[in-house]
Amino acid sequence: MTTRPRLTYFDAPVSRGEECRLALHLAGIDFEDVRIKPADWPAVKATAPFGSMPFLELPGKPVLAHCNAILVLIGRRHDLHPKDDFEAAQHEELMEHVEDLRHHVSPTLRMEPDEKKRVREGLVANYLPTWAKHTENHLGDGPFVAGAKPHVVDLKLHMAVRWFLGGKVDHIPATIFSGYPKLMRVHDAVRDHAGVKSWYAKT
Ligand SMILES: N[C@@H](CCC(=O)N[C@@H](CS)C(=O)NCC(=O)O)C(=O)O
Repeated sequence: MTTRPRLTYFDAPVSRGEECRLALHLAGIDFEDVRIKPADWPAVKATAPFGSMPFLELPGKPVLAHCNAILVLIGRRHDLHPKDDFEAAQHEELMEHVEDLRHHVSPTLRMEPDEKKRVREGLVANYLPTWAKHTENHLGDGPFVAGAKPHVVDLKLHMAVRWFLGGKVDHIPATIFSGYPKLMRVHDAVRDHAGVKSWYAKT
């Protein structure tokens, strides 16, 4: 039984795990940041509630998995998710939209080079611009989704943009989302947020 919150994910500052770490940090929660090496993952996977990471352990509670459930729980408890139920649902639809993106791109990570190139070029031509256009249509004046204050949804949109911005995903240009100023503004506002900066100063 854990005595303080414990988040388990791969040992990398990416994707579903990193957005949960950022949320815990912004919430001011002193948590144990458990980072799993690839060689250790099969053994951990056998114990993970749904066979995947991230998962969150809170003192006295069953283990919680699925990143959006984790983010919404942290957000609700620490003022990083709207109190109004409809507004919260609007944030959650954008959070699901980021999951849709991951479900389209993640399978390409495991493809052979030729298939990977073909599928990713297809994503660049169609899915990714359409995904970004839909996102852009749901964003306002910013800089964050709900204006001046960040919420867990912003962390998730930030991670989605950051995935490609480093230019390390072959066949997907680093500039893939540069024509979507509202989306880029969310990314930049999270990157420049003092709480986020303090996380990266520490890790
Ligand atoms: N729906 C889950 C998806 C979790 C997921 O697919 N996690 C990936 C890493 S981002 C993973 O655990 N991959 C290793 C595996 O499935 O064996 C969530 O929202 O957290």
